[in-house]
Amino acid sequence: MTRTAPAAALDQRDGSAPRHRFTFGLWTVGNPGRDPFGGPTREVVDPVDSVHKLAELGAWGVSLHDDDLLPWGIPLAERDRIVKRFKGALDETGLGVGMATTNLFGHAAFKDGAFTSNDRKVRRAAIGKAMNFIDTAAELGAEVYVFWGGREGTEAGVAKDPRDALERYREAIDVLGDYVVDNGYDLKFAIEPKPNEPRGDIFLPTVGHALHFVSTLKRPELVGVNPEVAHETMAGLSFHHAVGQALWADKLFHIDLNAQRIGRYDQDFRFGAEDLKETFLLVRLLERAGYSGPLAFDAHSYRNENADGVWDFVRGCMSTYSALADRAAHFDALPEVQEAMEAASVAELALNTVDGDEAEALKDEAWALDALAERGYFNERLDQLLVDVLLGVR
Ligand SMILES: [Mn+2]
Repeated sequence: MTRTAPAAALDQRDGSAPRHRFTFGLWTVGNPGRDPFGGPTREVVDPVDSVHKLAELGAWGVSLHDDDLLPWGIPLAERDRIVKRFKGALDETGLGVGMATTNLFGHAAFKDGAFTSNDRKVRRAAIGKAMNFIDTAAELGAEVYVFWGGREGTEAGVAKDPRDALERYREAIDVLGDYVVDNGYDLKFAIEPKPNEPRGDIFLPTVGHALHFVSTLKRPELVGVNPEVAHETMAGLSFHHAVGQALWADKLFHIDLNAQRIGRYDQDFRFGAEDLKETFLLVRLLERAGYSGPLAFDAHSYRNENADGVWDFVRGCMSTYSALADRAAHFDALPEVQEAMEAASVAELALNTVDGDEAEALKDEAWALDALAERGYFNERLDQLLVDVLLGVR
């Protein structure tokens, strides 16, 4: 029997570089606590102050939307001054920029969509707004440029043919891909799916939809996905399966970490604040796969926190990820876990099912099903070991 590419441990820790590249969006630590029912509960934070505080707390970098740094409509000279000051803070602290993105949802003109607005002029303005900040992202040394199509959807399905909308979405990403290549920028794109909110239904609702969309692009090698815990969970789907499929497709270019309960509004809680078991499985998968991209926390502090609580939130996100990475390594090292894995035939799934032309043998083996039905897979034992490790009793 031959073995397919192993999904097993690929440990990229070398002891010298920071073990994990944690990043926080300027909009996450700067979130003033606004929600659909109430205004801000905290002061707005100066992005430069966020950079200094995140460096002090041990983050690797930041991520940002254009409008997080550059308030809409400011004069060009003011824009240059702000970018220079922000770059100065990055240089001073050594923080990197994990990803940059365009706010294509806040402006009232995007109420019918940005790349998929029915109004061609809005679509052109949206592409132009993205180009403007792609220039800045390249200047700041961002690794990845994310597209979250928050307004790319509809409440009235009759008002947009989804085939046309997807064609325009594809056109926009293709035009922007050409722009990046023509300018020689060292930037990759990542599409961030979400099923709904703020639109009734959003195009590219899940990681699976986005992966297929990428395969239709002019430059598929340039574009990956940016899965987010909350978004996949809102759709009721397993987040670690979504990430697994992105890894399998070699398309996990970035990841947004937070916490979410199924069936709720977009909660964006502190990483690990909900569903620790799924969170453990996610961290174990990322560690075993040797994912080395930014680990971006796209979450925010509870609305009832003051400014101090925001930094508790930051510490909590990073310490939970690190603790789960340690727990995952501990889990895999336990002899009783290895025995239970063996009993559950976990490694056998990595073996090819068929070697060459075996049609006759396979047809004969169909008659083995009655005997094969007798075995157990010992998943109760294995899953309880996982729970024991999470509870710290093992
Ligand atoms: Mn996100």
